[in-house]
Amino acid sequence: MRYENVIFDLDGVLVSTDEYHYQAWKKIADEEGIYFDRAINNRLRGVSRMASLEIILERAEKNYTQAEKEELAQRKNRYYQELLGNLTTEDTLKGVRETLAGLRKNAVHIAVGSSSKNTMRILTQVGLENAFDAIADGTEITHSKPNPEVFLLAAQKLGAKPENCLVVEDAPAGVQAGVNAGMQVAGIGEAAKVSQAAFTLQEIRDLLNIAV
Ligand code: B16
Ligand code: MG
Repeated sequence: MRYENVIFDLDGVLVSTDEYHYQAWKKIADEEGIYFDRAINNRLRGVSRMASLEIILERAEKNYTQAEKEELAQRKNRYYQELLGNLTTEDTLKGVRETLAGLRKNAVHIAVGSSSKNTMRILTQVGLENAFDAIADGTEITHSKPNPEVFLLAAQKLGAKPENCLVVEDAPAGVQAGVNAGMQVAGIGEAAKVSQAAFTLQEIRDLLNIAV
């Protein structure tokens, strides 16, 4: 099967920033005395910053006001951005650059569809800011994954119909978003375990056998 368009999730698919999200949330949880572990962290993949905070606060012993929640979200983003300072061109995940080059060589259009408001900063730091035909991110959407908004926006920017797009995702919420958008989904990492994913990728390079 050949796909004319591939839309990539960012955190956990192109770049290992999912680990930085974990570390920043862990610091917040520790400061607030809230239990948090990697299993809970897996529920945050693909989910917006405020929705992630709500998941973390499920384990909190006190009720937080809206103003306190906003302060926590801002503090988390400060910690996260400090960690992003370490990102270099070495931090794209294994096989990403050759996969993008292989798709381009075969005239497949490629886009990013990410819930993150830090998308442009991350792409710039790893040197992928000009690697895509379109970028749709958390600064442009109202509803984050599993809502399909970000993938539909990416398809619109590509001038593509949803049914001609393949989404690549590491998050269960992201797989659901792709399905909700009427797209087929290739799952990698955590998302490879999700049954709605039409394809599972052991590594990103496997995409060249599916999309080309
Ligand atoms: P930010 P993706 C998502 O990005 C992350 O997976 C998720 O953990 C994060 O909370 C969300 O972006 C918002 O990120 O705080 O930077 O706006 O996986 O959709 O690329
Ligand atoms: Mg992700």
